[in-house]
Amino acid sequence: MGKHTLEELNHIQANFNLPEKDYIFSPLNDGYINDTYVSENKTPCYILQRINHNVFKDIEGLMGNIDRALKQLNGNGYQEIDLIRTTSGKYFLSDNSGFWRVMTYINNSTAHNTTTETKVAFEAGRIIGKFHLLLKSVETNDFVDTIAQFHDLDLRESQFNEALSNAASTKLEIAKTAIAFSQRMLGQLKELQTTDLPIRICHNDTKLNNILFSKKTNTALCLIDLDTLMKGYFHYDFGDAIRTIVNTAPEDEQEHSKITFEKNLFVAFTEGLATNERFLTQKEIDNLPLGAIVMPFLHGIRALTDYLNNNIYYKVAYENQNLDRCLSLFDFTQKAFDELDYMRDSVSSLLKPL
Ligand code: GN1
Ligand code: MG
Repeated sequence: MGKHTLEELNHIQANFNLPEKDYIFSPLNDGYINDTYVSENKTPCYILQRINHNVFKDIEGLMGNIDRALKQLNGNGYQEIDLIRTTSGKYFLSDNSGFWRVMTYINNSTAHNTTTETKVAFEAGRIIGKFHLLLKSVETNDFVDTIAQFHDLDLRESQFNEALSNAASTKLEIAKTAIAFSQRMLGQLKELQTTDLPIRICHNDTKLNNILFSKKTNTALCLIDLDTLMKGYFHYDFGDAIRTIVNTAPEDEQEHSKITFEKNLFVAFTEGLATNERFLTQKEIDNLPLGAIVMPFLHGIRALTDYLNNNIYYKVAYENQNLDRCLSLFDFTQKAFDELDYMRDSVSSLLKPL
């Protein structure tokens, strides 16, 4: 049952405005941050989630962002998700066990951790584009930053440097290849950085398994896990999708020969994105290949930092999981870097600017 008993979960869910009681819950173990349960014994089904307050400090602001975005995220090939209010009319419950929310679960939906299918990659591109189109006209300043500077490379670099100065010497020795890679890549990426890109409301965690697909048709339905929905640049969402779609191995794959940059999946994703009405500027399009390198690198350096800090941020299934994730993410970063010219040619032939 995960960390909570059936009684606890029913007790929590009873605070939400739902007609029926006595749900049976099963844990969803995919995330590194929140505790997530799905109740499937009654129709309609629900997702009950404990929001990690250690990671997300401003729960009120976070839920306000989600409510605001969900009002736009529906219709026209994008399946809506509803937040359920508590009996006192709020979108989350705060009690001594933490902060909880309930939302509708989409029946006959599924998520993929990895894929080898171009149809899945295409659909992922299409739905991420649709998500951005639906949010294109919102007032970005109405949204709070749920994690300040979440994808800011300079912040991640200084956190890494701090971890380096505090880490045990055994860890520095074990991680020395990863540390050297970080230092080299930080230098290279700084030279390539672009400024003056438009600020958009982004999802900021568009890994493949945050996209729901229809079980029957494999059509993409919508994006889930909106905790990091806030201001950002489009290449964040592009890069996070590419790192989990174009690489057919899982994020913590230890056998690096299995980590690949699949060109056909890159093209399929980009073609799916291009089926949407145009919304990207030329400068954003030019910056996408860099996003596909920066995002895996950024996740890798965050995992490395957490390894050096003794796993204080991510939930880990075993002691060295953060290091394995880092090494795997860095391996993909290098493989994407090697395809920079290929990515530049593809995006400029497939995507048309505004
Ligand atoms: C974390 O828990 P999950 O999987 O939704 C992380 C994301 C990473 C992801 C996988 C708030 O999200 O940035 O992409 O792990 N979320 C946060 O690496 O740190
Ligand atoms: Mg997440």
